[in-house]
Amino acid sequence: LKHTVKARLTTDGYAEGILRGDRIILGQAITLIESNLSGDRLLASDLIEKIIGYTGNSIRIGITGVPGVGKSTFIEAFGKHITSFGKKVAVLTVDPSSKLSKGSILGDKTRMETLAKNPMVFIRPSAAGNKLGGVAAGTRDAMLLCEAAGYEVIIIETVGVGQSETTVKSMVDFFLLLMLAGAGDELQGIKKGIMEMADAIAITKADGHNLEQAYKAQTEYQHALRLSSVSKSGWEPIVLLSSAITDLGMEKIWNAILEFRNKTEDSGYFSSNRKDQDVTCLHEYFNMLLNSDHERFTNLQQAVKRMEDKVTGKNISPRAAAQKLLEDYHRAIRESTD
Ligand SMILES: Nc1nc2c(ncn2[C@@H]2O[C@H](COP(=O)(O)OP(=O)(O)OP(=O)(O)O)[C@@H](O)[C@H]2O)c(=O)[nH]1
Ligand SMILES: [Mg+2]
Repeated sequence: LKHTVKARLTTDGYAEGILRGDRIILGQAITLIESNLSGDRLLASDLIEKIIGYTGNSIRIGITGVPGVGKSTFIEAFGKHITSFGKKVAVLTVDPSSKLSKGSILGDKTRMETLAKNPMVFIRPSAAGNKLGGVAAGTRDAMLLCEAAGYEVIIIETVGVGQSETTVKSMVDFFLLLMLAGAGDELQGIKKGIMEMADAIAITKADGHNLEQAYKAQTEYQHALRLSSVSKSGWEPIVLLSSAITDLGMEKIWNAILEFRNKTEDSGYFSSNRKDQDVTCLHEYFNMLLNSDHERFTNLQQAVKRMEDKVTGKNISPRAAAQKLLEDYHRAIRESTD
């Protein structure tokens, strides 16, 4: 039986398995959408079209913070809290380096050990992302597949360095920033802009001798957030304490997320934000397709090489060269459709 499971399914087979909530098929489908083979990419697009009508019915939560702040441990405790209400939770990871080390996969397996065994939970340590869409497209599509499989809470974890927070922010409803007490902002490598993206900040490891410092940090961050401008959502970001050891904050953070959803659904922001995200995503895909479309013409690739020589030899300006290449490209398209 193990062997038949491994065999490639049709897109109908994948779609049917996903809608039935089959975790093995869900995992295989995510592998399919991450594939760089052009045949797989067609299957993946086809699959997404088949399940798109069943997506969207979840709360999408982004969680970020510097390495070691306690993201994985937090998600273990938080996920347990959410599943105690009978909710199905999917955890996806965006890895900005996109070469996830073996160490961090093993680390996450042990840090989310209980959660990983929970039948209500689906954990995918890394969406490596396909070449075409990059990390973002891979994670976004994985999220859609999870929604179609009936997961009502989607958690997307990303390391708080570089571009990945912006990427994650652009695909979630609620953005949670984890921070340590007692370390300066610079020390934590968190840029100001990231704090401003947050709908909530949780001061992690608020237990034992850390607790007092955590309370102090809470007041300070709350103060800092009040000074920043009101977000488009109309939601006032909050600062809470959390501990994966004592479970402090799990209930408050979940309640804050529910309150955020209620308020923003009432104001219309929740759905308008998702529409904006979809439109942005459309533009990104379209740009990506435009950027790579010329690659199918080998003659054009040679023309590009020749233009590089002309530009470096000062025979033509870069601007005029680009214009000529665009004309060559358009001609190649016309000739290919003749
Ligand atoms: N005391 C205490 N320690 C914690 C808590 N949460 C996490 N830790 C510890 O902090 C360390 C880092 O936790 P992780 O959950 O791996 O942190 P992370 O943010 O996922 O790290 P990366 O995946 O490397 O980015 C581990 O040794 C945890 O045991 C907490 O609530 N209290
Ligand atoms: Mg982690």
